[in-house]
Amino acid sequence: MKQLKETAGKIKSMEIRGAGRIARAAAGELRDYAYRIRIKDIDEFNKKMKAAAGLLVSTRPTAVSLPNAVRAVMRYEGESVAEAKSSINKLADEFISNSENAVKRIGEIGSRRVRDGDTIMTHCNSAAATSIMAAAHEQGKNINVIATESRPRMQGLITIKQLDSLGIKTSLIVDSAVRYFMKDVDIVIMGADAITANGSVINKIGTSQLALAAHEVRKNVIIAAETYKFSPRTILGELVEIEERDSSEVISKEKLGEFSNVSVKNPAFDVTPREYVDLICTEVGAIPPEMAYVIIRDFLGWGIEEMNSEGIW
Ligand code: RUB
Repeated sequence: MKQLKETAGKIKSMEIRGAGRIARAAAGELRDYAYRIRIKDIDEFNKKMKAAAGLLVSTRPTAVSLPNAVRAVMRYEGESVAEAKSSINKLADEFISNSENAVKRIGEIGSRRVRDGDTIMTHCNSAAATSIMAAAHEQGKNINVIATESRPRMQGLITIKQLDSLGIKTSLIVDSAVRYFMKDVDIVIMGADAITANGSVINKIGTSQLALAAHEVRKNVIIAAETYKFSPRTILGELVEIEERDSSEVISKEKLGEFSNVSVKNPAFDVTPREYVDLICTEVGAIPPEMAYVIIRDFLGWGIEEMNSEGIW
Protein backbone atom coordinates (compact mmCIF):
# COMPACT_ATOMS: atom_id res chain seq x y z
CA MET A 1 0.00 0.00 0.00
CA LYS A 2 2.86 2.35 0.87
CA GLN A 3 4.47 2.09 -2.56
CA LEU A 4 1.09 2.34 -4.29
CA LYS A 5 0.37 5.57 -2.42
CA GLU A 6 3.85 6.82 -3.23
CA THR A 7 3.34 6.28 -6.97
CA ALA A 8 -0.09 7.92 -6.79
CA GLY A 9 1.50 10.84 -4.92
CA LYS A 10 4.25 11.20 -7.52
CA ILE A 11 1.68 11.37 -10.33
CA LYS A 12 -0.40 13.91 -8.44
CA SER A 13 2.59 16.13 -7.59
CA MET A 14 3.83 15.76 -11.20
CA GLU A 15 7.12 14.14 -10.25
CA ILE A 16 5.88 11.63 -12.80
CA ARG A 17 4.29 13.65 -15.57
CA GLY A 18 3.37 13.65 -19.24
CA ALA A 19 0.41 11.54 -20.32
CA GLY A 20 2.45 8.61 -21.63
CA ARG A 21 4.74 8.33 -18.61
CA ILE A 22 1.76 8.60 -16.25
CA ALA A 23 0.07 5.73 -18.10
CA ARG A 24 3.16 3.50 -18.01
CA ALA A 25 3.79 4.28 -14.33
CA ALA A 26 0.19 3.35 -13.42
CA ALA A 27 0.34 0.08 -15.38
CA GLY A 28 3.67 -0.80 -13.77
CA GLU A 29 2.41 0.06 -10.30
CA LEU A 30 -0.70 -2.12 -10.69
CA ARG A 31 1.53 -5.03 -11.70
CA ASP A 32 3.92 -4.51 -8.77
CA TYR A 33 1.07 -3.93 -6.33
CA ALA A 34 -0.62 -7.17 -7.42
CA TYR A 35 2.58 -9.09 -6.59
CA ARG A 36 2.75 -7.48 -3.17
CA ILE A 37 -0.79 -8.54 -2.20
CA ARG A 38 -0.54 -11.52 0.14
CA ILE A 39 -4.12 -12.77 -0.01
CA LYS A 40 -5.30 -16.18 -1.20
CA ASP A 41 -8.96 -15.33 -1.71
CA ILE A 42 -9.58 -14.18 -5.30
CA ASP A 43 -12.59 -11.99 -4.43
CA GLU A 44 -10.59 -10.14 -1.79
CA PHE A 45 -7.72 -9.82 -4.25
CA ASN A 46 -10.02 -8.37 -6.92
CA LYS A 47 -11.39 -5.86 -4.41
CA LYS A 48 -7.90 -4.68 -3.55
CA MET A 49 -6.99 -4.34 -7.23
CA LYS A 50 -10.12 -2.30 -7.90
CA ALA A 51 -9.32 0.04 -5.01
CA ALA A 52 -5.75 0.46 -6.27
CA ALA A 53 -7.02 1.18 -9.80
CA GLY A 54 -9.42 3.77 -8.42
CA LEU A 55 -6.67 5.48 -6.42
CA LEU A 56 -4.35 5.71 -9.42
CA VAL A 57 -7.05 7.02 -11.75
CA SER A 58 -8.09 9.71 -9.25
CA THR A 59 -4.63 11.34 -9.23
CA ARG A 60 -4.97 13.43 -12.40
CA PRO A 61 -8.29 13.85 -14.13
CA THR A 62 -7.39 15.03 -17.64
CA ALA A 63 -4.88 12.57 -19.10
CA VAL A 64 -7.12 9.86 -20.58
CA SER A 65 -4.04 7.70 -21.01
CA LEU A 66 -4.29 7.01 -17.27
CA PRO A 67 -7.74 5.33 -17.16
CA ASN A 68 -7.00 3.70 -20.52
CA ALA A 69 -3.79 2.15 -19.13
CA VAL A 70 -5.49 1.09 -15.90
CA ARG A 71 -8.32 -0.47 -17.84
CA ALA A 72 -5.89 -2.33 -20.09
CA VAL A 73 -4.41 -4.00 -16.98
CA MET A 74 -7.71 -4.46 -15.15
CA ARG A 75 -8.96 -6.65 -17.99
CA TYR A 76 -7.02 -9.45 -16.30
CA GLU A 77 -8.54 -12.85 -15.85
CA GLY A 78 -7.94 -15.64 -13.36
CA GLU A 79 -9.83 -18.09 -11.17
CA SER A 80 -7.07 -18.03 -8.60
CA VAL A 81 -4.86 -15.25 -7.25
CA ALA A 82 -1.81 -16.81 -8.91
CA GLU A 83 -3.55 -16.82 -12.30
CA ALA A 84 -4.75 -13.27 -11.82
CA LYS A 85 -1.25 -12.09 -10.93
CA SER A 86 0.26 -13.67 -13.99
CA SER A 87 -2.46 -12.21 -16.22
CA ILE A 88 -1.88 -8.74 -14.70
CA ASN A 89 1.85 -9.09 -15.22
CA LYS A 90 1.37 -9.95 -18.88
CA LEU A 91 -1.13 -7.16 -19.57
CA ALA A 92 0.93 -4.49 -17.79
CA ASP A 93 4.16 -5.46 -19.54
CA GLU A 94 2.32 -5.54 -22.86
CA PHE A 95 0.88 -2.07 -22.27
CA ILE A 96 4.25 -0.62 -21.30
CA SER A 97 6.16 -2.05 -24.23
CA ASN A 98 3.38 -1.16 -26.72
CA SER A 99 3.41 2.36 -25.33
CA GLU A 100 7.18 2.70 -25.72
CA ASN A 101 7.04 1.31 -29.25
CA ALA A 102 4.15 3.66 -30.07
CA VAL A 103 6.21 6.72 -29.16
CA LYS A 104 9.02 5.49 -31.39
CA ARG A 105 6.67 4.72 -34.29
CA ILE A 106 5.05 8.16 -33.98
CA GLY A 107 8.54 9.60 -34.39
CA GLU A 108 9.08 7.63 -37.61
CA ILE A 109 5.69 8.50 -39.07
CA GLY A 110 5.59 12.14 -37.97
CA SER A 111 9.13 12.90 -39.10
CA ARG A 112 8.01 12.42 -42.73
CA ARG A 113 6.12 15.69 -42.35
CA VAL A 114 9.24 17.55 -41.30
CA ARG A 115 11.39 18.96 -44.09
CA ASP A 116 15.06 19.81 -44.09
CA GLY A 117 15.46 23.36 -42.79
CA ASP A 118 12.10 23.49 -40.96
CA THR A 119 11.49 25.57 -37.88
CA ILE A 120 9.21 23.72 -35.49
CA MET A 121 7.32 25.31 -32.64
CA THR A 122 6.39 23.14 -29.67
CA HIS A 123 4.72 23.60 -26.31
CA CYS A 124 5.18 21.96 -22.91
CA ASN A 125 7.04 18.64 -22.93
CA SER A 126 5.67 15.74 -24.88
CA ALA A 127 7.62 12.54 -25.46
CA ALA A 128 5.53 11.82 -28.56
CA ALA A 129 6.18 15.28 -30.02
CA THR A 130 9.92 15.22 -29.25
CA SER A 131 10.12 11.74 -30.77
CA ILE A 132 9.15 13.32 -34.13
CA MET A 133 11.80 16.01 -33.76
CA ALA A 134 14.42 13.48 -32.70
CA ALA A 135 13.63 11.21 -35.67
CA ALA A 136 13.79 14.11 -38.14
CA HIS A 137 17.14 15.16 -36.68
CA GLU A 138 18.45 11.59 -36.85
CA GLN A 139 17.50 11.46 -40.52
CA GLY A 140 19.92 14.32 -41.01
CA LYS A 141 17.31 17.04 -41.43
CA ASN A 142 18.51 20.38 -40.22
CA ILE A 143 15.75 21.57 -37.87
CA ASN A 144 15.32 24.46 -35.46
CA VAL A 145 12.90 24.23 -32.58
CA ILE A 146 11.15 27.08 -30.79
CA ALA A 147 10.03 25.87 -27.37
CA THR A 148 7.70 27.76 -25.05
CA GLU A 149 8.42 27.97 -21.34
CA SER A 150 4.97 26.53 -20.57
CA ARG A 151 4.20 28.31 -17.36
CA PRO A 152 3.54 27.79 -14.58
CA ARG A 153 5.41 24.46 -14.34
CA MET A 154 7.99 25.31 -17.01
CA GLN A 155 7.97 21.95 -18.77
CA GLY A 156 9.63 23.83 -21.66
CA LEU A 157 12.86 23.55 -19.68
CA ILE A 158 12.64 19.77 -19.88
CA THR A 159 12.07 20.02 -23.64
CA ILE A 160 15.08 22.25 -24.28
CA LYS A 161 17.26 19.96 -22.15
CA GLN A 162 16.17 16.88 -24.09
CA LEU A 163 16.58 18.55 -27.48
CA ASP A 164 19.92 20.04 -26.50
CA SER A 165 21.25 16.63 -25.52
CA LEU A 166 20.33 15.39 -29.01
CA GLY A 167 22.15 18.31 -30.60
CA ILE A 168 18.99 20.03 -31.89
CA LYS A 169 19.14 23.82 -32.07
CA THR A 170 16.42 25.26 -29.86
CA SER A 171 15.19 28.72 -28.85
CA LEU A 172 13.32 29.13 -25.59
CA ILE A 173 10.55 31.75 -25.63
CA VAL A 174 8.02 33.03 -23.11
CA ASP A 175 4.48 31.79 -23.73
CA SER A 176 3.24 35.23 -24.73
CA ALA A 177 5.77 35.40 -27.61
CA VAL A 178 4.05 32.62 -29.54
CA ARG A 179 2.25 34.84 -32.05
CA TYR A 180 5.27 37.08 -32.45
CA PHE A 181 7.38 34.15 -33.63
CA MET A 182 4.75 32.26 -35.58
CA LYS A 183 5.79 33.96 -38.84
CA ASP A 184 9.17 32.16 -38.57
CA VAL A 185 7.58 28.76 -38.00
CA ASP A 186 7.01 26.04 -40.62
CA ILE A 187 5.17 23.52 -38.52
CA VAL A 188 3.79 23.26 -34.97
CA ILE A 189 4.16 19.90 -33.23
CA MET A 190 2.60 19.22 -29.82
CA GLY A 191 1.39 16.29 -27.73
CA ALA A 192 -1.99 15.47 -26.22
CA ASP A 193 -3.43 14.39 -22.91
CA ALA A 194 -6.73 13.44 -24.47
CA ILE A 195 -8.45 13.44 -27.84
CA THR A 196 -12.22 13.40 -27.98
CA ALA A 197 -14.48 11.44 -30.32
CA ASN A 198 -14.97 14.57 -32.44
CA GLY A 199 -11.23 15.20 -32.79
CA SER A 200 -10.74 18.00 -30.28
CA VAL A 201 -7.35 17.94 -28.60
CA ILE A 202 -6.82 18.47 -24.89
CA ASN A 203 -3.25 19.40 -24.03
CA LYS A 204 -1.22 21.74 -21.82
CA ILE A 205 -2.82 25.13 -21.22
CA GLY A 206 -1.78 27.40 -24.07
CA THR A 207 -1.93 24.70 -26.75
CA SER A 208 -5.06 26.25 -28.27
CA GLN A 209 -3.30 29.61 -28.36
CA LEU A 210 -0.46 28.13 -30.45
CA ALA A 211 -2.96 26.38 -32.71
CA LEU A 212 -4.97 29.56 -33.21
CA ALA A 213 -1.87 31.62 -34.01
CA ALA A 214 -0.72 28.90 -36.46
CA HIS A 215 -4.15 28.78 -38.10
CA GLU A 216 -4.10 32.53 -38.62
CA VAL A 217 -0.95 32.31 -40.75
CA ARG A 218 -1.80 28.91 -42.31
CA LYS A 219 0.90 26.91 -40.59
CA ASN A 220 0.25 23.21 -40.05
CA VAL A 221 -0.41 21.88 -36.56
CA ILE A 222 0.51 18.25 -35.91
CA ILE A 223 -0.57 16.52 -32.73
CA ALA A 224 1.53 13.53 -31.70
CA ALA A 225 -0.58 11.10 -29.71
CA GLU A 226 -0.63 7.38 -29.05
CA THR A 227 -3.99 5.65 -29.58
CA TYR A 228 -4.49 5.33 -25.81
CA LYS A 229 -4.77 9.13 -25.57
CA PHE A 230 -8.14 8.93 -27.34
CA SER A 231 -11.06 9.17 -24.95
CA PRO A 232 -13.69 6.42 -25.36
CA ARG A 233 -16.09 8.00 -22.90
CA THR A 234 -16.49 11.09 -25.08
CA ILE A 235 -18.52 8.88 -27.43
CA LEU A 236 -21.15 8.90 -24.73
CA GLY A 237 -21.14 12.68 -24.70
CA GLU A 238 -18.91 13.00 -21.65
CA LEU A 239 -16.58 15.97 -21.54
CA VAL A 240 -12.93 15.62 -20.57
CA GLU A 241 -12.40 17.19 -17.18
CA ILE A 242 -9.87 20.01 -17.17
CA GLU A 243 -7.61 19.79 -14.15
CA GLU A 244 -7.47 22.94 -12.03
CA ARG A 245 -4.21 23.03 -10.07
CA ASP A 246 -3.19 24.86 -6.93
CA SER A 247 -2.76 28.64 -6.96
CA SER A 248 0.70 28.29 -5.43
CA GLU A 249 2.00 27.14 -8.84
CA VAL A 250 1.26 30.67 -10.10
CA ILE A 251 1.88 32.92 -7.07
CA SER A 252 3.01 32.13 -3.53
CA LYS A 253 0.33 31.80 -0.85
CA GLU A 254 2.13 34.57 1.05
CA LYS A 255 1.98 37.02 -1.86
CA LEU A 256 -1.61 36.12 -2.63
CA GLY A 257 -2.45 36.75 1.02
CA GLU A 258 -1.50 40.42 0.56
CA PHE A 259 -4.59 40.94 -1.60
CA SER A 260 -8.24 40.99 -0.61
CA ASN A 261 -9.91 40.81 -4.03
CA VAL A 262 -7.61 38.54 -5.98
CA SER A 263 -8.04 34.90 -6.77
CA VAL A 264 -5.92 32.71 -9.05
CA LYS A 265 -7.16 30.52 -11.84
CA ASN A 266 -4.79 27.74 -12.86
CA PRO A 267 -6.26 25.32 -15.40
CA ALA A 268 -3.57 22.84 -16.46
CA PHE A 269 -5.03 22.08 -19.90
CA ASP A 270 -7.18 23.56 -22.64
CA VAL A 271 -9.19 22.32 -25.60
CA THR A 272 -8.14 22.91 -29.19
CA PRO A 273 -11.00 22.50 -31.66
CA ARG A 274 -10.30 20.12 -34.52
CA GLU A 275 -10.53 22.96 -37.06
CA TYR A 276 -7.09 24.07 -35.87
CA VAL A 277 -5.48 20.65 -36.12
CA ASP A 278 -4.19 19.38 -39.46
CA LEU A 279 -3.09 15.94 -38.47
CA ILE A 280 -3.00 13.63 -35.50
CA CYS A 281 0.03 11.41 -35.70
CA THR A 282 -0.61 8.07 -33.96
CA GLU A 283 1.36 4.82 -33.99
CA VAL A 284 -1.18 3.35 -36.42
CA GLY A 285 -0.90 6.22 -38.85
CA ALA A 286 -1.33 9.93 -39.36
CA ILE A 287 -5.04 10.72 -39.41
CA PRO A 288 -7.20 13.82 -39.80
CA PRO A 289 -8.85 14.73 -36.46
CA GLU A 290 -12.24 13.82 -37.97
CA MET A 291 -11.14 10.17 -37.80
CA ALA A 292 -10.77 10.13 -34.01
CA TYR A 293 -13.90 8.02 -33.61
CA VAL A 294 -12.43 5.30 -35.81
CA ILE A 295 -9.37 5.06 -33.57
CA ILE A 296 -11.56 4.68 -30.51
CA ARG A 297 -13.71 2.04 -32.19
CA ASP A 298 -11.06 0.02 -33.99
CA PHE A 299 -7.88 0.36 -31.98
CA LEU A 300 -8.85 0.86 -28.35
CA GLY A 301 -11.20 -2.10 -28.35
CA TRP A 302 -13.85 -0.54 -26.17
CA GLY A 303 -17.38 -1.79 -26.64
CA ILE A 304 -20.10 0.83 -26.20
CA GLU A 305 -21.89 -1.47 -23.73
CA GLU A 306 -18.77 -1.59 -21.51
CA MET A 307 -18.76 2.17 -21.30
CA ASN A 308 -22.30 2.25 -20.08
CA SER A 309 -21.41 0.30 -17.01
CA GLU A 310 -20.78 2.18 -13.76
CA GLY A 311 -17.04 1.82 -13.53
CA ILE A 312 -14.60 1.55 -16.39
CA TRP A 313 -13.02 -1.71 -15.29
C1 RUB B 1 2.03 17.39 -20.19
C2 RUB B 1 1.43 17.67 -21.51
C3 RUB B 1 1.95 16.87 -22.68
C4 RUB B 1 1.07 15.63 -22.86
C5 RUB B 1 1.68 14.63 -23.82
O1 RUB B 1 1.32 17.97 -19.13
O2 RUB B 1 0.52 18.45 -21.67
O3 RUB B 1 1.92 17.60 -23.86
O4 RUB B 1 0.90 14.97 -21.61
O5 RUB B 1 2.91 14.19 -23.33
P1 RUB B 1 1.83 17.75 -17.61
P2 RUB B 1 3.54 12.79 -23.76
O6 RUB B 1 3.24 18.22 -17.55
O7 RUB B 1 0.88 18.58 -16.80
O8 RUB B 1 1.69 16.27 -17.30
O9 RUB B 1 3.64 12.84 -25.25
O10 RUB B 1 4.87 12.75 -23.07
O11 RUB B 1 2.62 11.71 -23.29
